[in-house]
Amino acid sequence: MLTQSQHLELYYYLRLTRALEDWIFYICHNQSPKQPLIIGKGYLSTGQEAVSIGAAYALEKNDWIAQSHRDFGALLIRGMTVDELLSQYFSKLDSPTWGRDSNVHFGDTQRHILGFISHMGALMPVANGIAWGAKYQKDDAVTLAFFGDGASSQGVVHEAMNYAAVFKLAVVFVCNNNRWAISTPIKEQFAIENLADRAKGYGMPGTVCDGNNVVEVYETVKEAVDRARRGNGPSFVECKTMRMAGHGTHDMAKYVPDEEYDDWKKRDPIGNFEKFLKKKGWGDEKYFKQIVEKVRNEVKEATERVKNKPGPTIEGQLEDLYAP
Ligand SMILES: Cc1ncc(C[n+]2csc(CCOP(=O)(O)OP(=O)(O)O)c2C)c(N)n1
Ligand SMILES: [Mg+2]
Repeated sequence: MLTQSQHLELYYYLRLTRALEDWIFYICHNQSPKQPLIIGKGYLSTGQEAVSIGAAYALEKNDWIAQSHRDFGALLIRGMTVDELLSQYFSKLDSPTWGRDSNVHFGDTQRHILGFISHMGALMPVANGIAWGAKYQKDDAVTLAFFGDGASSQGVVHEAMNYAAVFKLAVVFVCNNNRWAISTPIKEQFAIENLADRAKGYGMPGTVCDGNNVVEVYETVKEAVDRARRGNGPSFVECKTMRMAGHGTHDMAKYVPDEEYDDWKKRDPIGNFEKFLKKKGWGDEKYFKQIVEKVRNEVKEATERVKNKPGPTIEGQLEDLYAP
């Protein structure tokens, strides 16, 4: 059971992630085309922040995550700072990719975050590899492997789940089923009700949870993490949610029916959690406002620190290259 202060910490991370990503969206749509701060586009977790945050909160320091492209919440929980994430988006020399990538293709092995691979699903066998390594070393680390409803159709995801079950690897496969894979709706992606129903075919437990309820995500993933740590193998957790933004900041997602947005707006993970906190007597409007203000300032101050940092140099592009 989470304590009151842990609940409030989850609230802080939800708000921080929302503020940071709203800011990225704002910059992408309002920056000067001649001197852009962000070259390219942003991939945001708006409306589904609870998946990444609730799941990552269930981990210990020594555990690992294999992130997908909407997991800034998990990265913040693993200890990445707003400065680092903005530096990455602003393509600065001190960013995790030294300014060579301007959005989500990076990791941080110090913090046990695997580098994101752009090919959907390709990170799943790497997560298995980390788990194999841990097993050899008699280390009880658990790896969380994040992927989406679209990625679930990739052969490599099925192969990875089968492999993890056969060798009882300590991996928890967390699917953010946000109903869309770019413009492909889930009804054109799979013919079953729940993706987690596939778990039986791999030989692992499968659970569906409300991906917009941060505590439910935490509790479901925590149970799977504990199971994996005890040596009982992998699990499949499907978090039902909704992508409340376009695929990227370039995409206004006109293909999503208005009713679908209207329906999911009522289930916003932050609004829902505020109601829960109020009911518990752990938060009120004044407190929520304070947190909104606090995270807004954090993002603003980080922007001031990062925006004028140097970017990559042309000569530097030949450094750190692999040449056989
Ligand atoms: C193998 C592969 N096919 C296609 C793409 C292009 N692509 C990038 S993101 C994406 C959608 C992924 O959808 P989903 O897994 O549901 O994740 P979401 O974006 O909804 O979080 C696609 C098709 C890719 N990166 N890799
Ligand atoms: Mg999706």
